[in-house]
Amino acid sequence: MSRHLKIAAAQLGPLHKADNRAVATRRLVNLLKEAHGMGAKFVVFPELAFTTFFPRWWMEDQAEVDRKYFESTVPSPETQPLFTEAKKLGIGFYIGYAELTPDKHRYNASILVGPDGSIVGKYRKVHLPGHAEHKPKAAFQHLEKKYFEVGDLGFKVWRFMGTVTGMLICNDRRWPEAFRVLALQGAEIVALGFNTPSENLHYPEPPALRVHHHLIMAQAMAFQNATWLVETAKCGYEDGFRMFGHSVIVAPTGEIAVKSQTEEDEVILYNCDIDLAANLKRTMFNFAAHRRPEHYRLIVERVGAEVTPANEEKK
Ligand code: CDT
Repeated sequence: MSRHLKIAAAQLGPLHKADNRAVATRRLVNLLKEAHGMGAKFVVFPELAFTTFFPRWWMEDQAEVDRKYFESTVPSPETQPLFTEAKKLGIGFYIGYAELTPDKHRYNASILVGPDGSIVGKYRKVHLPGHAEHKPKAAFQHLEKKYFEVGDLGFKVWRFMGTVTGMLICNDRRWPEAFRVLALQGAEIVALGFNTPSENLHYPEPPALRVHHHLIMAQAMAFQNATWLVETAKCGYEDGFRMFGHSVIVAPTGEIAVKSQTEEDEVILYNCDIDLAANLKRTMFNFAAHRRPEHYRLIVERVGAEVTPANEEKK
C-alpha cells in the first residue's frame, strides 16, 4: 500500500516593517488552522516567515537589525503560539527565520518541527544571493551576503512523519547540486520557503519570465530527483516592493499538483503519494545503475566556469 501524506504550502502575503513578530505569528497560526481544516499533516511556511524581507534594506545599526529581525531563540515568547497550536493539532511544519546564534553568527535558517512539537532538524541556507555592499542607486537592495553567513550544516535529510524529508531555502532552488545531494540521501520530500522579488535587481526582465523560471526549475528539480517538492512564497507588495506568489506542490513526475492563485495569505494542499516515484527510482533515475560520478569531478573541483576546450588542453 502506498504511503500518503497531506501536505500544505501556507503562503504568506506581505509582512511590512511595522508588523512585529506577534502579528506575523497570529497570521501563521490562522494559516495553520486553515491547513488543519483541509486535513494537512505537514505544513510548509515561507523563508524568513516572522518578519518582512529585511535584506531589501541597507541598515547600519546591527544591534537594531538583530533586535527587529533575528531570532536568538526559537520558539521565542512571541513565536511560541505557532509551536503550541501545531503541537495541539498534531501537525508537523517547516519554517524559515533569521537565526542569531549565542556566539553572534547569523544565518538564514529553517527548521523541521515534528507533530509532537520537537525540533527534528535545522538547515542554514547555503546559496546566498545578492550583494554585501550598498547600492544607493538601486530601487531596492538584496543584502543577503551582508546580513548572513553561508550555512555550515550542509544539505541533510531527516526521517520525518514516515518519509525522508530534506530542507532548502529560496535561492537554493536554482542550484541542481543542492537537490542532487538531498536525492542521494534518499529525499522523498524537499521543503523550501522563498521570497523572490518580481523585479530583477540586476537587469531588466519581465516579471512573467521570473515566474516562468521559478516554475520550470521546480518541475525539473522534482522530476530529475524523483521527489515531491513543496515551495512556499512570502509575496505581494511588502512596503511597496512586490514579490511573486506561485507557491507550488510538485509531484516526482514533474507535474504541478497544486499552485497558489493569489499574492496573499493562502493555503494550498495535496494528498501526496510518497511512493509515486518508486518506478522512476527503479528505472530512469536509478542512480546506482546509471550515475557516473567519475565524470562529474569538475562539479566539486571548480566553482566558476572557465573556458577549457579539449583541443586546447596542454599535451
Ligand atoms: N530570497 C532569495 O533567495 N531570493 C532570490 C532572489 C534572487 S535575485 C537577487 C531568489 O533566488 O529567488
